[in-house]
Amino acid sequence: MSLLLDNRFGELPPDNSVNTKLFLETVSHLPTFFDCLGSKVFSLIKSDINGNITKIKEVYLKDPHRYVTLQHILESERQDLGAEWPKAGATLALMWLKRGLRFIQILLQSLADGERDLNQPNLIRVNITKAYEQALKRYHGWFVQKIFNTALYAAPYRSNFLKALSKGEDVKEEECLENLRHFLVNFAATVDAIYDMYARLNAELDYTV
Ligand code: 0SG
Repeated sequence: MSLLLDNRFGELPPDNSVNTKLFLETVSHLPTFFDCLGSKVFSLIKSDINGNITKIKEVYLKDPHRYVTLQHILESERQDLGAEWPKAGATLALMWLKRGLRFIQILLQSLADGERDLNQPNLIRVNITKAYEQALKRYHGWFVQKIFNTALYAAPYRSNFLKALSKGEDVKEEECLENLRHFLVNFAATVDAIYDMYARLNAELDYTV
């Protein structure tokens, strides 16, 4: 069984709402994936993502009936946090988490589409750079961009990365890419739905860290 297929996102309902409990259960598996990437720079990213998930979970667990969908969380916090909103609470944590998820979506999509540097076909730097430029770079000042560069050079080889996605099992490359494509269907729909929700509720901020 592949790591991705083990933790697939569910299909969204017709109104595209994202069930908080199911979302949290599924994203909670993502951080463990960083353990197989080796370099310490990935533990920094892992702890940032873990922090986001923990914060959303803490809010959810305070009142699961009130926060059935992610939109309920944003709407309740908009009411409760006043002028601080949206730069506070689970709304802020999810704002950053969704950017990390968008990064993962673009990276995996680029690999599934077979995009490669023909001079260095076993590297994934072109795929990572594409994802970074589209999902994260505009929110990062020079210091965090330097951390990105360190992560870029610590990135695993394409073959090892694909193996890691498949939990190190001896899965053929084409099979792994096919798993990726399956995984991406509901994953991309969920990330898109969260982005739409932030736009609709005017909850998106574009400051840099
Ligand atoms: C396979 C190779 C992968 C290469 C990966 C490269 C990825 C890019 C590396 C970027 C390095 C990111 C290091 C961390 C940066 C963080 O500063 C930022 C901002 O963090 C937010 O800051 C917090 O997340 C917020 O936390 S909260 O839950 O409490 O709300 C909050 O603290 C906020 C500050 O808010 S303020 O007070 O100013 O309002 N984080 C990011 O940019 C997200 C980075 C996600 C990277 C995802 C990479 C996934 C790789 C997957 C590989 C399969």
